[in-house]
Amino acid sequence: MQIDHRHSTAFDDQKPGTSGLRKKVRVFQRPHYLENFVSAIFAAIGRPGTGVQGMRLVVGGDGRFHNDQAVQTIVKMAVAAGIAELIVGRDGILSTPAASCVIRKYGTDGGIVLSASHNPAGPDADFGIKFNVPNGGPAPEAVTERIYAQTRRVDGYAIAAIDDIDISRAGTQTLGSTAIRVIDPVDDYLELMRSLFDFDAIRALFANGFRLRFDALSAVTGPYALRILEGELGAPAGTVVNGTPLPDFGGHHPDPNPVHAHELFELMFGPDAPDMGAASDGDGDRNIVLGRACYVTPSDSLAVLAANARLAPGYSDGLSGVARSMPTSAAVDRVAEALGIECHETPTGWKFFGSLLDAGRATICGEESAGTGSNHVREKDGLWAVLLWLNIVAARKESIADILRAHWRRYGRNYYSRHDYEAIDSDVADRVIDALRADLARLPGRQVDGLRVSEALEFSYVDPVDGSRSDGQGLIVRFDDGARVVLRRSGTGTEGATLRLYIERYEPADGRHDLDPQAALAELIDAAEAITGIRRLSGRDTPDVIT
Ligand code: VG1
Ligand code: CO
Repeated sequence: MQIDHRHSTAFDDQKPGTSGLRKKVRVFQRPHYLENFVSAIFAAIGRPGTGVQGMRLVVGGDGRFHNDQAVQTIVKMAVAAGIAELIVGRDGILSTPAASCVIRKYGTDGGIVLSASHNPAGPDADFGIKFNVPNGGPAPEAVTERIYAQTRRVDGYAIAAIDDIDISRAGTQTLGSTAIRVIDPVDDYLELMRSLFDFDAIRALFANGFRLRFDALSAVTGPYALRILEGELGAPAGTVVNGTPLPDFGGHHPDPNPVHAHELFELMFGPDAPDMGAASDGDGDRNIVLGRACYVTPSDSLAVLAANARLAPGYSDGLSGVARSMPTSAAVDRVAEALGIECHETPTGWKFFGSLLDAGRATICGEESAGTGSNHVREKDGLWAVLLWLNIVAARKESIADILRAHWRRYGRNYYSRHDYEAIDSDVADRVIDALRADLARLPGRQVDGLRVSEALEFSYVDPVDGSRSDGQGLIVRFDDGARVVLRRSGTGTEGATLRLYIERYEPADGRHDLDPQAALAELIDAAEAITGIRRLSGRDTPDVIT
């Protein structure tokens, strides 16, 4: 077989963000761009002398525009590099959690996941690539730094001069010394879900008339949700909507939040609301859950799942610990306290949960951005969360709204909201962040809109398992009553900068829990503007997205 050695110069913009490298499709279509990054991954994970020769990898993605071409490129580079086995999801499809599941189950040396997650898809939208390590999780910072260093050094790459291969059917084909094994993208994941949840109880729930609407937003979870919810669990046909993954996600912005999943919100707050509503994102790792006229914020969902996990067979022995990203509300902390288990606060991004999960120091983890997951894989997992909710509802025989209200009555409620300012000029975003950073030392003790600042700091994290340190992970301003405001810059955007402002205050168990979060947080939102000046400095009147 002929192997071409192509010369290329390094790209200087291949620094991975919160979860991998995300850019416009047009950037990925530039000659050698994707190849350069894949070559850097191979160089970063390869062994001295032999590189990735003889290694085994997984590849798959969320099916968005450019997914198929990128898979073919990676196949050809894997063949040229002498990879022993490449496991490929049929049609190039693997949701992020399924990829994690497959990497772990088959003990590969890692995997390449093609996705820009919740970012829109299509020729004018976004594409992304990330490397997951052998534990199935996103590469930790040490590995992403190594990959980045390689992207600066690459001066060429090897690629097999072969035609595109057929990946539309399961089975193994051998090219050179590489076995290309095409697998069903759902099988292994389904088997794992079956081992965790009481499928009989959930089946009975549906058989008794429980109604669910699952909106796959024309992204990757469609095939998974159809097969598991409608196929295995007997939910009526039509339970899953937008269930076919489309290259442009049907024009949907596959970010499950009140803005982008508004159809689902309208249904759930309307007269014909079913018992439960749920949606996932582009690559299937996020989820939202709603009850009738009731939205469970992701931070609350994490807390409720942690408090009730024992009701599912996979967690009947209880949890070893929980972990949440720093901007996520502290609702789960109160559950951990009641359960007497460890509770960890990590920087944003799932990669930081990996070592805690590996070390058995956390069983369930979550982020405010609609991500929850457990030690069953090393990614957040949208459908897993929906199945755990279904299992809990089946066991408690209560509505989602009742379960949530009972939770607040016991633990109190963390009123919470995130305000996103998108596509801000990068310099303006820097100015906002730098100004607050410069103010941190002066803030404690100051009165802002009637609230007294108790502490102001920049979040740093030292991993309690491996001692690795991550600085500059967001600015936190705390107030006397435990309320807080957090400001950070997004690491997943592809246009200008996105600033995220997170606002939270705690209402004790005997307080009022029925307020609208924006109203309950109104004072704090004013204080946040006074402190950060986002609106003033960016010239924006309101956030682009409020969740
Ligand atoms: C966002 C979220 C973060 C999440 C990340 C990846 O990052 O805030 O919680 O881990 O997206 O999510 P940022 O840097 O834009 O705030 V996704 O579903 O890749 O998979
Ligand atoms: Co995602």
